[in-house]
Amino acid sequence: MLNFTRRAAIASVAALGLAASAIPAAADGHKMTFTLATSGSESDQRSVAMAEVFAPMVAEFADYQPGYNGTLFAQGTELEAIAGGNLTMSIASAQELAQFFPEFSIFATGYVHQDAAHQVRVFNDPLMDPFKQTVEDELGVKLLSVMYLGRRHVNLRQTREELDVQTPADLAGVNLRMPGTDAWQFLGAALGASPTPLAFSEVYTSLSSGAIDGQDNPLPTVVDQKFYEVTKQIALTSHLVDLNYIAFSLETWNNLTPDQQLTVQRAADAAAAYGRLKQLDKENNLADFIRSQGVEIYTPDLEAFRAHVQAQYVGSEAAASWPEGVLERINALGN
Ligand code: KDO
Repeated sequence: MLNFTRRAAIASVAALGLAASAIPAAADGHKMTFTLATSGSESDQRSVAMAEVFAPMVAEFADYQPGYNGTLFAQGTELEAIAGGNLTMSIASAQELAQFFPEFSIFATGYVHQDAAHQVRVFNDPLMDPFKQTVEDELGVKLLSVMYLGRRHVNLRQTREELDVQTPADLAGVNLRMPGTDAWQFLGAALGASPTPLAFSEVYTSLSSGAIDGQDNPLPTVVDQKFYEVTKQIALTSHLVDLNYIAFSLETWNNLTPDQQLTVQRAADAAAAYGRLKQLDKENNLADFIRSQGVEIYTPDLEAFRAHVQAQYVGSEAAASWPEGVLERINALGN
């Protein structure tokens, strides 16, 4: 359930009707403007998919206006911006949604999603209906599609000679940057590290200065953000097969005609599918390039990581918020 302070904050912002002009006037037939905020770069495959697939498909009735690198709204503030009528869309995370609705932490739990196809089966399964409905009812946000971000791995400044990561015990005391929300910090600690909250936009400079020992992102992000310039190893923990949701303003959605709604839904699904294929291709072909930049890549003791991480969730406050039977259903949808 949404805790009172957050619900009150959302209600007050929405009630103020701030930036009502951000809500496109579809009814009078004028072209709308769909603004999108992401902390990702313009070259990130999810951004590319939205610009090259989603935007053209809705161009008949909406202009697409993206803001990259957290320039429109800082990472983690996009959902409240949508709820307040100040933004149309974001590439949201389950971890951000879990700040409002703790039960979303199930989709941010280490070693649960098995691969990109599993993510799609879970998102399209009836188990998701109550989750989607809650986000619409309490946040005014519609989750259109699931995007594939990739397998997250531990990426460190230390060389393997300095720190060989085989089990979670090897990460004891390592200052591992994780994104700022509780679900991310929990995962960082579950890996055995000492997690530090830090915005995505600060990661490169903090690695370069040594303010942090490492970060965890998929290989395509390591390349897109040039983290290979300021790190020396990647332990392929694959601790989270990570996802994002294409989040859309429910108020904007309700202003669309049925045909426009169908087009927006199809455009989101097409962009998610395109981005997934491109991200998988990058993910499967970047290791040699990263190695050529002086970064050692190796596979640790995956069973040790899986067992330790999953044991941290058993009996946790996060797990207590998961609706009965959902984890079993997610596992049943696996391979
Ligand atoms: C990150 O901050 O490490 C993260 O990967 C978290 C994701 O949920 C997502 O916000 C992502 O950043 C951005 O889309 C930038 O890639």
